[in-house]
Amino acid sequence: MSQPALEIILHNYPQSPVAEKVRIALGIKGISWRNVEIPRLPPKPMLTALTGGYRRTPVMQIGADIYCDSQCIIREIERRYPSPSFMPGAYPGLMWCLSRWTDGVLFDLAVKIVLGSAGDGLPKDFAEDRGRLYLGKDWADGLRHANAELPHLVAQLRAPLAWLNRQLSDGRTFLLGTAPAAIDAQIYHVVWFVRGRWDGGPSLFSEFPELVRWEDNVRAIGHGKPSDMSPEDAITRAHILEPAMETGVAENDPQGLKVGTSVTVNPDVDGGEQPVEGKVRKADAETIAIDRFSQEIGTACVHFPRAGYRIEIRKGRRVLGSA
Ligand SMILES: N[C@@H](CCC(=O)N[C@@H](CS)C(=O)NCC(=O)O)C(=O)O
Repeated sequence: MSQPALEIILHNYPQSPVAEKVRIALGIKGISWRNVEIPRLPPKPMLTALTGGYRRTPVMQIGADIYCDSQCIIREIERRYPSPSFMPGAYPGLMWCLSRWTDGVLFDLAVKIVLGSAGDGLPKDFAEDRGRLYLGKDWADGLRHANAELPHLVAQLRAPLAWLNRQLSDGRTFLLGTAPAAIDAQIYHVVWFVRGRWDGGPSLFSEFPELVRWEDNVRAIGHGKPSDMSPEDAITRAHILEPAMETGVAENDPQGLKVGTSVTVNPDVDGGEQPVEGKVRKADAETIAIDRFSQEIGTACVHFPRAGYRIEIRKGRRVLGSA
C-alpha cells in the first residue's frame, strides 16, 4: 500500500471535462485517489495557494509536488503507475502528438459549440469568465460569432466523429484495440462534454453507432477509487512535506534555463491568466518544474508541460521576453 502522504490528490469539480479525462485515466490504472472539490469559478484561493496562481482544472497534488495541466498529470501518473500502460500500442510518440490535437483544436471546437449554442442563456459570471479564458479579450463578439456559425462548427466536429466511428467499426473495444489507452480518455472527454452540455449532442452522436458503443465501454472503465478530502487537508499535506522532484536541467535547453533561474510560466494562449512565478528546479523537453515558497505552504514544486506553455525569464523585477 502506498504511504497516505503520497496519495494522488485531484483538485477538480464534477462538471469539468478535462477533469473527466483524468478521472477516466485514473480508472484505467484502477488506483485509489483523493478527491478535492474546487469552485467552478474564481476566486479559488485554496487551489491557487498550491499552484501559485494557475486556476485551471484539474490540478494533481502528490505531497508538495503540484502538477498543472492534464498533459503533465497523465505523464506523471504513467511514470508512477506504469502498468497497465496508457500507451498499449506501438506508437506512444504519435499518441502524444495526437493528444495535442484532442486537447487543442478539438477541445476548443467543443468549447465554442457548448458556449456558442447557449447564446444569452449562460449565467453572466460564467459567460464572462469562460469567454475571456477561451475566446480572448473580444470574447463577447466571439460568443456571438460562435452562435451564428454553429452549423459550421458542428460540421468541423462531425468529420472526426466519422473517422473515429470508422476506426471502431471492426468491433474493437477501445480505439487502439482491447486495452484502453490515454487516447481513449483524451478523445472521450470531448465527446462527454458535448453530449452533456449541448442539447444537439445526443442527436449528433446517434449518427455514429460504433462511437456510441465505444463511449459505453469508456464510461464503464469508471474513475478508479476516489475518496473525498477537504482542501484544508490537502494544504496541510503540502505544508508538512517537501517536494520529491529531483533537480536538474537537461542539456541544450533552447531558452538557456538553469537550475535556479527565475521564471514565470503561463498557458501560451490569451486567457487573461495569472503567470506562476518560481525558480527552475527541473526542466527537460517535456516538462518544467519550478519551486515556490509561501508561508502557507512552505516550498512547493509546481510542474507544467513544456508544450503549450510559455516560460519567461525574470531578471530582477523585469521579465525578459522568450524567443
Ligand atoms: N490544457 C489544460 C486545460 C484545462 C482547462 O481548460 N480546464 C477547464 C475546465 S474543463 C478550466 O480550467 N476551466 C476554467 C476553470 O475550471 O476555472 C489541461 O489539459 O489541463
